[in-house]
Amino acid sequence: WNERIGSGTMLLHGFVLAQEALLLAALRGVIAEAPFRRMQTPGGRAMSVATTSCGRLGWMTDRRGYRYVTADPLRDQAPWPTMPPLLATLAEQAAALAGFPAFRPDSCLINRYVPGAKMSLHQDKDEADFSQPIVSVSLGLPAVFQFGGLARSDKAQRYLLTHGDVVVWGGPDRLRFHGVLPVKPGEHPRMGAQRINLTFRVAG
Ligand code: MD5
Ligand code: FE
Repeated sequence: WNERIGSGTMLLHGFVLAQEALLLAALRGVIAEAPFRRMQTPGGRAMSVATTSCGRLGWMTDRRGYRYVTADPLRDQAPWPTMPPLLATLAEQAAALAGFPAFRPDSCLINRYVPGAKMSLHQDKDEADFSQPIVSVSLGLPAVFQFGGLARSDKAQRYLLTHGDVVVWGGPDRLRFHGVLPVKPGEHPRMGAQRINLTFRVAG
């Protein structure tokens, strides 16, 4: 079912489950080409989340800062894997349902959370156009998502995101602070002991 959790944000429960097998096969192909790696924050700490990307632009962070790049620094500056058309189509369909029919992502950031991994409260501000939404797909272990406000100190609402859920974050919610609480130990029947989150973005 579809739930509006903010004026510009829709939570589409189980939206990708009908295409689960094809989605997971496409995802495995991307990860085989561009493996997960734990990047360094500008402050020099390793993120607890491991990341990779597909699409024309991939997100990265190192001592020099956060940015989108066309070449993978881990694979001798090779281009990121192509965004599988099935993944792009699912993201575009979700965005259209939420009121963004023109959404055409050029980047998909793939985050892997093993138990204990988390993402601290932050805003997504590395993209060129904040009028474009971000579409997120949650797979594997459940996680508690913190949906804050436009100021870091605003009280956050909490939502449990489970396997197959899609969230479209847009409009006035695009710059809200958000984070993910440490993922609890567990085993998902098809994904094992991990949570994977895909975020589709117009980065460039
Ligand atoms: C995750 N990833 O579950 C989340 C899903 C990230 C990240 O936060 O930056 O990789 S994306 C959630 C999101 C994106 C843009 C805006 C808002 C939430 N929001 O306004 O709450 O791994
Ligand atoms: Fe984020």
